[in-house]
Amino acid sequence: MKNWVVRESGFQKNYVRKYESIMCQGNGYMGVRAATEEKYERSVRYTLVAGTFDQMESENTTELPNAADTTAVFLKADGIPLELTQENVKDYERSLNLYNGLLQRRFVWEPQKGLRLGFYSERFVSLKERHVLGQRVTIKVLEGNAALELQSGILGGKRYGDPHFTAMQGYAQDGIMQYAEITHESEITFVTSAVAKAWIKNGDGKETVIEMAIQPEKEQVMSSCQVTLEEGQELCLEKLCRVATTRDKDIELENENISKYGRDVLLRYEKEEMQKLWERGYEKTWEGSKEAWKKLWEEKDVKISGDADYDQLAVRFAIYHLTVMAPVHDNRMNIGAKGLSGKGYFGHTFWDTEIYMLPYFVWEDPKSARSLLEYRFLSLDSARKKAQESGYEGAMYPWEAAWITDGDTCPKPHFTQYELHVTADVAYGVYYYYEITHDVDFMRKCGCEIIFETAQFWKSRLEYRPEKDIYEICNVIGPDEFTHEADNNAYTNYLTHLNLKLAIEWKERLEKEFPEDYARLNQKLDLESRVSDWVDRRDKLVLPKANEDNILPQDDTYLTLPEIDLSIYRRGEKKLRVDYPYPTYTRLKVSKQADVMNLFLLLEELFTDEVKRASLAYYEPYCVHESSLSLCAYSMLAADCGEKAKAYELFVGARDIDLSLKKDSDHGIHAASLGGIWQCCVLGFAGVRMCGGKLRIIPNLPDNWDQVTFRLWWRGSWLEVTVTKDDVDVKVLQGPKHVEIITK
Ligand code: IFM
Repeated sequence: MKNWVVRESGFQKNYVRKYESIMCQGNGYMGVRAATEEKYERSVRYTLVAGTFDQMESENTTELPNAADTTAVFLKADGIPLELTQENVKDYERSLNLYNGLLQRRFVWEPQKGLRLGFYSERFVSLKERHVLGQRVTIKVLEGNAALELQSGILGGKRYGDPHFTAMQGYAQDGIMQYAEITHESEITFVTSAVAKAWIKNGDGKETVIEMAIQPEKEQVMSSCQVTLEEGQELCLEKLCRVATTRDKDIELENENISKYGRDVLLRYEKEEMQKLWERGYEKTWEGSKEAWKKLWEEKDVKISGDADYDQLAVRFAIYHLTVMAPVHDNRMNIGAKGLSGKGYFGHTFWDTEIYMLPYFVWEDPKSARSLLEYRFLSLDSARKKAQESGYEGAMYPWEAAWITDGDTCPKPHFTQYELHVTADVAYGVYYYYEITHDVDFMRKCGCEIIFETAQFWKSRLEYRPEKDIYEICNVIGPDEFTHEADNNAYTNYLTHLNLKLAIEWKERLEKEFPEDYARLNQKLDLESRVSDWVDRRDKLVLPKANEDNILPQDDTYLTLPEIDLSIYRRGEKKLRVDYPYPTYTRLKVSKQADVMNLFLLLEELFTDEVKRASLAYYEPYCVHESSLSLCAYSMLAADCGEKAKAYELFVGARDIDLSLKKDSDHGIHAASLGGIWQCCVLGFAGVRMCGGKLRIIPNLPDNWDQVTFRLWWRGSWLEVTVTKDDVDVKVLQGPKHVEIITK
C-alpha cells in the first residue's frame, strides 16, 4: 500500500494526542479519535457526533460534547494492567490505512519476565452506515502462561471534565450493552449500543467461545471475561457498536425522558438495529465500509507521479480527513475548524469552510458542497438577529457558528464584531458554488436570499465620507488576525464589492427568469427599494489599488507600520505574542497569516501578474505563518506567480502541519489547512481555477512532480484531468462534451 498508510513506528507517550488526532476515524456523522485501547494520562478519548452542540457553563458558547466511548479495552495479564513503557514494549506499530479507513495496532508486550504477549487491534467507523463502528482485539501468548482479564464495553460518565451529560445510565438486555445520556441544555439523547463476543483460539485453529459477563452501571456498561491461556493460544474479542442521537434525521429516536421511561424505551429503538447488525457480523459490516472507501477513492483520488511519495500521501491524507470530518448528510450541520477530531474551537465553523474546504467539495462532490451552503441558508435567521443586535440590517454571519439556531457562538466578542469578512466569504462561497455547478435550483431556493441579505448587511455597515463621496469599511480585522482596527482591508472591501455586485445581478436575473421567486423574495426583503442602495455602495466603495511598487496595500496603514526583526518568530522558535503582547503586536508590520494573497486567489482576474508577484515578495517576509491557514494560500499564489521552488517549499510547510511531529495537532487536525493541501495540489500546482466564471487550467508543477491526475465537476460534466509539466489533457467522462477551458 504505497503512499496510503500513516504510521507511528515505536510507542511515543509524548505524542499520544497528536496521533489520536491525525489517525482520527469517522464518517461525517461521528469522529472517533484514535485513542489507544488502554488508558494514558495524556490521552483525550473523544467520540464527537456532528451537530450535537450543548451550552458550556464555563464559557458563553456551545460545544460538541464527548459522547460515550466504545473503543477502550482494559487488559490485565497476571494482574498487571496493560500500560506500555519504553522498556516493556517491542515491535510497536500503529497505522491508519487511508485507502480503507482501518486503524491497526500491533506490538509485543512483556508485562514481566517470562511472559510475552502479542497484541493486535483493528477498528473502523463505517463509511457506509454512519451509525456503526467495529473493533477487533487479539492477544496471543508468545511466551509463558497468562491469566488474562479483559474488559470492553461502553465508557460513559463525566470524562475529561466534560460537563455536558445528565441522566447517564448503562443498560444490558439480551447480550446488548447500551448507554444513554442526555445533554444538559440542548437535551439531545445519545444512545450508544454494543455487542461483544470473545473466544479462545488454539494453535491448531480450534475456537472456544467465552462467556462475557455484562455489568451495567451509571458511568459505564462493560462486558468482561477472565481466562488462563497457554503459550500459542489467543484470546479474541470482536465488537460491533452503534451510536444514535435524537438529533439524527434518519432515526426515529424520540427525545424520550430516559429516567421516566427506563431502559425499555431505549432498547425499543436501537435493539432491533443492533440485532440485525450482529447477525450480519463484523466481517460483512467491515466489507461494506471498505467498499464505500474504495468507491470514494475511485472518484476522488489525486494521483501524483514523480519523486513525490510524501506529497502523494499528504493529498490522500487531506481527502481522507475532508471525508471523515464533513457532516454532509445533514444540512443543519457544518465542518468544525478541527473537523470531528478534537474539541479545538469547540467544534465551531469559521470562514475556513467557504474559503478553504468548500472548493474541494464543489469540484469533487457538489451535492455535499450544496449541503454545506444550505447550512448557511438555514442559519440566516440567526445571522439576521446578529445584524439587528449589532445595529445593522440584513444578515451578519457570526465569526464562529455551531448549531443553526445557536446564533453567535464566538466566545471572543472582539473577534466576532470585527472579523466581518466571514459574511462576504459566505456570499463568495455561494458565488463559487454557482459558477462551477450552475445549480440554479440552489440559487432560487437558498443562494439568492443569502446574497441579498449579506449585501444588505454591508449596505448598513459601510461608512459614507461625504467630502469624497465614497464608502469605506473601517475598524475591521481582515484575514490577518494580527492587524486590528484596520480601515479598508483590501480583502474585506473587494469581497464586499463582489457581494453587492452579485446582489444586483441576481436581483435582475431573478426578476427576468424566475418571476415567482422574485415576487416571493421581493415581498420578504423589499428588493425593489434595496437595489438602489446596493448600486450606490458598489459604485462608491473604496477598492484599494496597488502603489507605484505594484504592492496592493493590505489596508490603509499596514505599509507604514513599524518593523521588527521577525526571524525567530518566522522560524517558529518563539511566539511573537509572548514578546509583544496585545495590543503591541497589532501595531507592528507583521502578519499572522495570508491576507492579500487570499484576495488574489479568490478574485485573480482583478489583479495583474506584476501586482501579485510584487505583493507576494513584499508580504511574505512579514508573515510568521502562525495560523495553519497561511502556508497553503502563500504556496498557491507562489505557484500562480511561477515561483515553483518557493511554492513547493511553502507547500511542504503546509503538508507537514498535521503529518509531521513538528507541530502539535493535540486539539484536533487543522481542517482548513487540509482543504488547503488539496487546493495546493489541484488549484495551485495543477493550476485549476474558476476564474471570473471560466474554467482555467494553467499548471505549475513542482520540479519533483511529473504528472498529476484527478477528476473534476464542471457544470454538469465529470472531467478527468491529467496535467504534466507542459501539457493539460482533459477527458469528459460523463455529461455535456463541450467544455471550454482556458489553458494559456
Ligand atoms: O479561521 C481561523 C483564523 O483565520 C485563524 N485562527 C484560527 C481560525 C479557525 O481555524
